[in-house]
Amino acid sequence: MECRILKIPGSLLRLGVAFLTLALGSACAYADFTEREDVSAFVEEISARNGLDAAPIYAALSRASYLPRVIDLITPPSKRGVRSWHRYRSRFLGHAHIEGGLKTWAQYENELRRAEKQYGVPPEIILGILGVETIYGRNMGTFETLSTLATLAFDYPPRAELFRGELESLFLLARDQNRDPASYVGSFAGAIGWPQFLPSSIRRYAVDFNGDGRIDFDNDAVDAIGSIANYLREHGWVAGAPVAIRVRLLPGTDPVPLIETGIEPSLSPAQLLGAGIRPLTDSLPDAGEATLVDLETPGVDTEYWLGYRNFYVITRYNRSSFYAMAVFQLADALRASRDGSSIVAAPPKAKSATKSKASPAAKAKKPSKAAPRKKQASQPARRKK
Ligand SMILES: [Ca+2]
Repeated sequence: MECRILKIPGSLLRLGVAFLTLALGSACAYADFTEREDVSAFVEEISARNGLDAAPIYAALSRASYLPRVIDLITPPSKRGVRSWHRYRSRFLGHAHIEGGLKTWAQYENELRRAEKQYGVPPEIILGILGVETIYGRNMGTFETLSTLATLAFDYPPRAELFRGELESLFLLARDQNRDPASYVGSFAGAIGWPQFLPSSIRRYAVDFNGDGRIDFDNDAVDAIGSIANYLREHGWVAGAPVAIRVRLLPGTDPVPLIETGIEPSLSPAQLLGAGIRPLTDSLPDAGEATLVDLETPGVDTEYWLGYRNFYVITRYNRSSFYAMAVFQLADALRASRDGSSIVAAPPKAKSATKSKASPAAKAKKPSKAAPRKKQASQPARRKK
């Protein structure tokens, strides 16, 4: 039901609020966010905290709309779908992502090189993120960010705290950038522009990489390139270190205890070898601790990979091992298309060695590798734009 398109003068609304509550149900009782006590409390709190004038915030919120589509899209399906790595991967490694990536690489070669020099993050990884996020600026979302974040902040209790923080950040960003808070557009989860940063991430990690004196994620790929590289470096990217390698399991190996150690790398090479994990090549690279990543597809043997520190850093962008692996494999495909080399330490298409069977225990119990959602999640998971 469309609820907030009604624009009724405040006095009339106050008189009629009880009637409207009965008529429309409590979630739809307010034509205007600013008629709500929880919203005024929020406005007073963020004004006081940040020294902002409350009047323009009220004015902006009175023009914002409740977006039922945003709630539909962000609400997880009641029945959890079957995880399929192959299906997920196919969304990001097709023609549009590869050709678009090569074109973007050619167009911004100098800026990508400059970003690598400054932040240590190679071009293909930056492009991998740009490709998975927005197909290089082609699909940035069409949701008005102010209405989106107001809807999520005030009418989506499961993540209200996160989105109230992002709404506050949006007002601060608009102040910083001298922009109308209603002028931002992006995903149904409030992510903005080429790199799909949330407002708090723009304020914390965005850089003006083309030096024109402002951050422009709507039109400027160069600011996005520098900002993604800075984001990854700030989250611990290690220049020149591996991201992930494919491995196999010795017969009888139970991967579940290894997977349950979590997505943050904590397993030493000796622990991994002792537990039955084997590289496809001669030896495990000397690259520190790793996590075991399982990529399952119904009807197909589960792929196992070791994710190193840099794999974990990619999951700080979006807290999902499928997401990080898609970025990594798109990056590898772009590197291979460009100069025929690979950034995967072990080739993913080894023959019989890849045919490891998941143990019965692994099939019985399959924890998600995505870290639990946290209040400070910098980029909430997105299903679609
Ligand atoms: Ca700029």
